[in-house]
Order: sequence, then C-alpha cells, then structure tokens
Amino acid sequence: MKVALVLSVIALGCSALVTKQERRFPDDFLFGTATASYQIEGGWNADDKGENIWDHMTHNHPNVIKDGSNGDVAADTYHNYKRDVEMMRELGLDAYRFSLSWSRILPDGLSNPVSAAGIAFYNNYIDEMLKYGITPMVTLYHWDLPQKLQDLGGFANPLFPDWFEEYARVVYDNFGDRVKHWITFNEPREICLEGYGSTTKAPILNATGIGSYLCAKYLVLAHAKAYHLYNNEYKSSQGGECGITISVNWFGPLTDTEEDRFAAEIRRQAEWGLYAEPIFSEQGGFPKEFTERVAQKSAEQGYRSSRLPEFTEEEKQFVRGASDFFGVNHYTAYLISATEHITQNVVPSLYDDVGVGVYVPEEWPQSASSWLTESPDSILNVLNHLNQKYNNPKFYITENGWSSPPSSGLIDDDRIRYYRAALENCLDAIDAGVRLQGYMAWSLMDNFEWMEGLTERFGLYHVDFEDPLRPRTARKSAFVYKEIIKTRVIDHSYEPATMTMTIDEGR
Ligand code: PNW
Repeated sequence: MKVALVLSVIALGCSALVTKQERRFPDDFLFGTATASYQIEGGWNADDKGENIWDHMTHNHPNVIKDGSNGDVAADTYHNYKRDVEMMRELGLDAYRFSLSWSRILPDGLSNPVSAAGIAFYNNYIDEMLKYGITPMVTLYHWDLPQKLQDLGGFANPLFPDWFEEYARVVYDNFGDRVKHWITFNEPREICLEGYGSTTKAPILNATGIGSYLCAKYLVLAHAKAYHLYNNEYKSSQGGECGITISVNWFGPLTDTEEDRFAAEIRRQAEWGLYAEPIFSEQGGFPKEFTERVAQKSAEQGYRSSRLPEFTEEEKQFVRGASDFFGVNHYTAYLISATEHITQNVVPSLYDDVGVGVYVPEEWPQSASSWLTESPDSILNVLNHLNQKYNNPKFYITENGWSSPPSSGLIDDDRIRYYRAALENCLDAIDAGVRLQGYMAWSLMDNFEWMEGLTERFGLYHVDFEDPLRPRTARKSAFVYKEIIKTRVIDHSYEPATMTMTIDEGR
C-alpha cells in the first residue's frame, strides 16, 4: 500500500513561500472505533441471556469494582443500538469493532440452546451498520465467558478449544454472510494473566504462575480451532478474514546495555510473546528464552515439570500461521531494567519468572488510568518490532485510546493530543512499509471500565450514566477524529467550529 504524498503550498507572512508535505491515510484505510459487549450492552438478563463471569463476579463480589458499579445496564446499547450507529454515522466511520456476548447467544455456553433473541439483537445491530455502509469488525470473545463454562474450569480445561469452536460455528453460521472481519480473542494477556494469574479481572482466580500459563495454551489452541474452522468451512463461500487481537505495549530497555536489552526482551516474551509467538513466528511454540526461564525457575522451586505447559509438535503446526492478520491493542510503554526498580513479586508468578524492573519517566503525560501514560513513538516501536519479528503480516490497530476522569467534561485536549500523536505514528509505520490497514479508537463512548467501574472514561462520546436513557454527547475529540477521517490528514491546528454534531451527506 502506498501513501499518497500531497504537496501543498502554504503562504507564510506576505511573501515567503514554503512547501509542506501533507501526509495522507490511504482511501481504503479503515478508520473505526471499538467497544466490547459487557462494557456497553447492559441487558444482562434480557430475554434468555445466560450469566457470564462478569455478571457473576460483580453480583457476588461487588466490592472488587472500584465504585461498586457493574455492567447490568452499562451504556444500555441493548436498547440504544440505533443511537450507537447514528454516532458512527456522525463520525463518518468506515468500520466499527464490537464484541459478541457468548452467553447472550448461547445461554449455557454450549451450542444448545441457541438464543433467538440474542441472534436477533446482533442481526439488528449489524444490519443497522450495513445500512449506512459501516463495516462491522466482530470480536467473538472480549472477556465475558459463560459462567457455566467457568464452573468447568474455563480456559484451563483442555476441552476449552472445542467449546470455543462450537460457539464460533454458531457465530459464523448466523452472521458470516454479512461480517467479513473476525477477531477470535481480545487480549489473551488480560484474559490469562489478569483473570487466571491475578485478581484484576474476572474470574479473579489468582492462580499465579500456573493458571495463567494453562490459560495461554488452551486459548491459543482455541484461537487456532476457530481460525481453521473459518478457513476450511466458511472462507470460500463467505470471503472474510479471521485473526486475533493481542495487547502489545512497548517494553524498551532503560539503558542501552546488553543486560537491559535482554531484560526488555524477556518481558516482551512474557507479556505478549506467549500468545504471538505460537501463532506468528516461523518456528511456533512459546517464546524460547522465556520457556527456558520458567523451566529453570520451576525446577529450582521444586516442581517436577515446568509450570509452563508445552505444545506437542502437532499442536505447534496446527497453531503456527493460523491468522490472517495481527490485531494490535496498543496503549502505552514502559522502560525495563535488569537491575533497577525491581520489586518483590509473589512466588511463583509470571512477574517473578520475568524478574525485571519497570520504570516510567515522570515527564510522560499521565491519564486517569494508573497504567496509561503517553509515551513517545510507542506505536511505531511496536509496529516496527512486530513487523520485523513476524515477517511483515497484515496489521490493524484494534484499540488505542486515552482515559480521563468522569468530571472532565467535553473538552478533552489531552485525548486529542494522544490520538494525533498515535495517528502520526501510524503514518510513520505505513511509510516504513508496515502493512497497517486500519485503526480503531478506544472507545466510541464512555463505558464500564472493568475493575475501575465508571471512574475512568475513554469515550469520544460522553455517556451520562445517571440518566436512565444514557444520553451520549460528542466530546471535542469526536470532532477532531471526524475531521481526520473525512480529510485523511492530521491537521494539528484544526479546531471544531461548534460542538454540535451532525451527520454529513452520504451517511
Ligand atoms: C483494553 N495495559 O484493556 C481492553 O480491551 C478494553 O476492554 C479496555 O476498556 C481498554 O483496554 C482500556 O483499559 C487493556 O495494562 C488492559 O496496558 C490493560 C492494558 C491495556 C489495555
């Protein structure tokens, strides 16, 4: 893909003429926004929807959510989906990434019964988008596992890949005639490390250093099953693509020494290599150095075998290459040291296995989320790194965004600065030869931010959670994003003339 370079001539002062290169996104680049079912839908027990692990956790342990809120109603997209699509039209989006609630479609998790109401809801949502030329990009799993499958061990059960394949078949059968972009899983790291290996996401198992690794193996196999199912039985008739989204933050060395460079590499392998390497690397399997590290630590700790399970040769071959694209969720960066800033970690745990120090420079602007700072060139570093490591795959940025406190209102200049910098990086990456085909901003609107409840807002649209109708209002960033999508150019001096949103012709 080639970026068109447009030369524009700008008059400066009265006489001096300078030429400025305007960098343009390709016309077929997909600009979108992203959301996830549990974070926006509400309707937690509408019709025959089954209970999922977030319903279960928030209802049984409400104290784990910072403000005691939950996703029972959230932004109530279940009843407001037409307004959601209207917002997509206002922004002029090319695409919209959203996820399906497994237990809304299959209340008990397995393929019987299938909920007619659940299927109808997603049919309506998809058809409403297509009516206005908005391309749906659908994630099958964004963290809301049916509770009945969790009761059977969830991702740690070796049968998990079969359950996921069964669910994927129902999804492709029902929506594949209209949906051409599939994402199997959103963020394996957050599912496995946070859900199974700590207490920062449902199902808060806290099986540190063990559960997260079992989850990694069966998640990757489940992804490959759903990929091959699509490839073998649906692709030729439906003509779409199927990939996975991995959260890839940048981990660079604190100093330019061999020790710190290796420390950063081990941390990258543990953070996202665990999931990317089996699928996208030439040789397949879990990352080499990290595998050795966990094996050695496990032996020292008295385990008879490594806490990190292995793949059989057959499994390795099955998983290797099983993706049409690499979906990247990118937010931030950290500097990694072999010797400095080291903190004590629980034994055994992934962080103890890694054993490195983490540093965030004070000058990087801080968002409302403790983990999220704006770090220079982090998307570019990530895309260049992955591009080289995995031999130039096709990429989408499937999430990227900035949080503000609930009180911050509609004028969000910090979010605008973050988005502009990120999109400049996307253009840099395209210029460098990265096959980046789209960018989904997180998020279309404020939503239920998991353990942080409603205390951190990521929306281009503000949502009033006090009002039963959950009205949505465009923030300043929505106008700026709209202008970028319309012109395909990042104009750093653009200011919206009004704060009244309208739908442009043709939408
Ligand atoms: C993503 N990190 O999670 C999720 O996909 C969204 O559901 C979520 O709302 C959004 O980002 C904002 O948090 C992340 O530690 C979780 O870098 C953790 C990280 C990044 C993204």
